[in-house]
Amino acid sequence: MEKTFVMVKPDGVQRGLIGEIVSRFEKKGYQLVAAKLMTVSQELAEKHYAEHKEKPFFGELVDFITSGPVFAMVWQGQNVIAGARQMMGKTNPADAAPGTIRGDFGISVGMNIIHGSDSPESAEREINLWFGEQELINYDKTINKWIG
Ligand code: RTP
Ligand code: MG
Repeated sequence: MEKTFVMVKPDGVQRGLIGEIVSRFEKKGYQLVAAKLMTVSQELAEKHYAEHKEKPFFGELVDFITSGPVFAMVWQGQNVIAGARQMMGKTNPADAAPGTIRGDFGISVGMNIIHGSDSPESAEREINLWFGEQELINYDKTINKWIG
């Protein structure tokens, strides 16, 4: 089953949005595989955002993501990588549709509440970067029978 890495960023944690975000993913029908509240080291932040190393906002991005606790998660389900990105909405909350997490709760592109892997390759890389294999919980959930 497809898996993706999703993270409530420091602004989302500070604004009390962990529950709202977890709830949306649960109600959609995705299955929670792993979750932890954690602080992010400079090294982990730089590895996570390595693709943006040359961008002018890289420093700000790393400073922001290391500025306070984040809530890191792995979710699984059919097409969950693309599905999670749909639920998050566009990168800039100003462009994100109402009904999406960024559209409903975000204001600025720098603090846009949530991260989600953007491809199967990113998902694999990010899950392995943020979680150890023993942290990924394999269990049956009967809802899988009802969502096909
Ligand atoms: P994310 O990686 O956080 O899930 O966001 P994303 O895929 O939608 O966007 P991405 O292009 O990967 O950019 C990563 C994060 O960098 C910040 N950003 N700032 N100032 C800017 O123009 C700018 N552009 C991107 C955003 O916080 C974005 O989430
Ligand atoms: Mg991205």
